[in-house]
Amino acid sequence: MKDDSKSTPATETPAAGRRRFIGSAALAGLTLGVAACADKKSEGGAAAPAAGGSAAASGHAADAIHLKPGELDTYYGLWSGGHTGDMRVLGLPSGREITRIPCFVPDALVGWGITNESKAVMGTKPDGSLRYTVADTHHTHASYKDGNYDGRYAWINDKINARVARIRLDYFVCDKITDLPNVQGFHGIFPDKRDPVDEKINYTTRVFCGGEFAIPLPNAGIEDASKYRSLFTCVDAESMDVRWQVLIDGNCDLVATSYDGKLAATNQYNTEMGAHYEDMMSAERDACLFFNVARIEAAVKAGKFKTIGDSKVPVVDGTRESNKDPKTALTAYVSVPKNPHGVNASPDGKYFICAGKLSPTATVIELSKVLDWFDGKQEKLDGAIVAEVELGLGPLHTAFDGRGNAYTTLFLDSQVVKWNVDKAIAFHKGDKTVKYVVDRLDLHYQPGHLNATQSETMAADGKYLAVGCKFSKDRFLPVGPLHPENEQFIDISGEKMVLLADHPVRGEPHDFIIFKRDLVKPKQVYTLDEFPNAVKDPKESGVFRKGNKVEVRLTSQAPAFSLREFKLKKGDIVTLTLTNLDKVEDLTHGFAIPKYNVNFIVNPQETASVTFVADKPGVFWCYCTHFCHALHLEMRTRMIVEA
Ligand code: CUK
Ligand code: CUA
Ligand code: CA
Repeated sequence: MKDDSKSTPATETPAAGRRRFIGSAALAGLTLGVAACADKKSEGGAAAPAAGGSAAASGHAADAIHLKPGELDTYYGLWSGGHTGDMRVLGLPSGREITRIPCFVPDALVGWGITNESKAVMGTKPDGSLRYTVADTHHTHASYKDGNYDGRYAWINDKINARVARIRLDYFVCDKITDLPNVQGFHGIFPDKRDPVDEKINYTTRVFCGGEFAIPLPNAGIEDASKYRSLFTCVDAESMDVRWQVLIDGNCDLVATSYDGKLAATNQYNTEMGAHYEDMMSAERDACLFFNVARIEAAVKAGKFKTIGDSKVPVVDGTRESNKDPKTALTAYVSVPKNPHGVNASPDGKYFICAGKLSPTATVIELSKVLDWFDGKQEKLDGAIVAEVELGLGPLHTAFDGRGNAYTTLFLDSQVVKWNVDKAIAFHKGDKTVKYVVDRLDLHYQPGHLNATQSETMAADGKYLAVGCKFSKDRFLPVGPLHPENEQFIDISGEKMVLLADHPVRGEPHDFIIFKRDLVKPKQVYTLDEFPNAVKDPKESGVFRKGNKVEVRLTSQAPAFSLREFKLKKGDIVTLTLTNLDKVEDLTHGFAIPKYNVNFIVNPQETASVTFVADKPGVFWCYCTHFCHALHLEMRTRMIVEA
């Protein structure tokens, strides 16, 4: 049942008492909504016990998500894995997690971080150990063609160590990781959707990465935080090399790109350049910072850049001070209130929307007017703001249904609000009779990101909405102090939103995209030629010695490895290469060496290798760890290390 005492009438803007920006004094209340969850008396509707418009109210819609055994989902969802440093692949509408793609953090299932091939992607220290084993992924986005996903690549960020990983969407594997030079706290990421100049390039060739934390550049330990700056980075989508960077004021959160390829933007919550939170929220407005991609690249080409420290990457100046003249500006700081969170591109290509976070508003920025400002045709940059409307407390992220409606999460109100963009613009223009809020739905609880099916494409289809709720409180069985997060799934095909399901997810995924299943064409069997080190024939198997450097080469074919045993000497530096010659999809084998900390899998026609020092003499049964055959347990080989 709906708790009417706590919900706001659908067509009303929030209560008058909320019509103020949140100041320092109110900040204490920010966390209270979270801390008070145990006693279910928190303010702002945060602990409403039941869903407004619950699935029970619409059995028909709820049926759609309960797929029968053997039925396939109609959408893929790519979820960032948070601290687990991977990308999670979900099927929707069922919400079933299908796989996880390891990127930044070792993964015991596949041997990510164990095999030489994965270590080469992850990066190693001179001694061969991994450079990093922690990560914090927030955002995942995929490559575009003609305004829709093209199924080539997805990208995911690591905030902690400022790395971007690329996932091949043919095999669903991470194939490259790039470090962003001179960046700390790499947060938002978004690929471009086409080239700003070359009409023929109607697909993604750039990936934009927002640097969050401002640091001394180069990082030489200066204490005066007002001198710190951050960098906005462009990475080549194909080579994954860093193309250029822009020196900027403020701290980047999310990144968005326009459908014409001309603009990228990031929302800036700390234009104050403060080092402490009270400084960061001292101003009433911050910025949505726009980048003129073509101008930046022309400036780089003309040599108008510097480099920082050891990095060879060209860095152009995008600070406020140096970009006041629209005729030459590389960047434009559009003023938005206050510590904005999220910037999202509407599927009609016209607008970017920044949520206010500490202001109860969303700001709608018309992109053609930003371009006009760069062209000298729009005198005031503020004129690009075509609406700034109240939605509720703690607005964070916005999704779209392709029918002119936006859906914004309200972190503090624990709601998603559906609002009509054109009507919000009319309201902002002066017609105060227009009701731009269409519907509100209570969530469980404190939502962050949300995304609708196909939301960030021109093919937004307005069927379902997923919301990543940061707190699940009472929605799942208690499991100790740390609760799962709650991904809620909502039917948005009608006027009213209908909550369909709660899914517990291990923390803490943040962002995701959802797209039609036929946009990717996964391959299920590798070809041997993709691996230069493949053992193409069992007859090529053997132990090949050069002094104490030893290569062990073998193949797998259920239920046997091509070598029944192999002999090593204590102290040998061993590289063991295994090719799986089985050709049937999913006929994967594993390879574990007891006491040697080795376990990895090889998929059909895949080759993987490991390098280790044979420092323990004895007999070691190397066995297949992936159930493959009735004789799976018998699938072994003997490693004999002579003293
Ligand atoms: S930020 Cu996480 S809820 Cu990293 Cu996308 Cu908004
Ligand atoms: Cu091969 Cu189990
Ligand atoms: Ca601020």
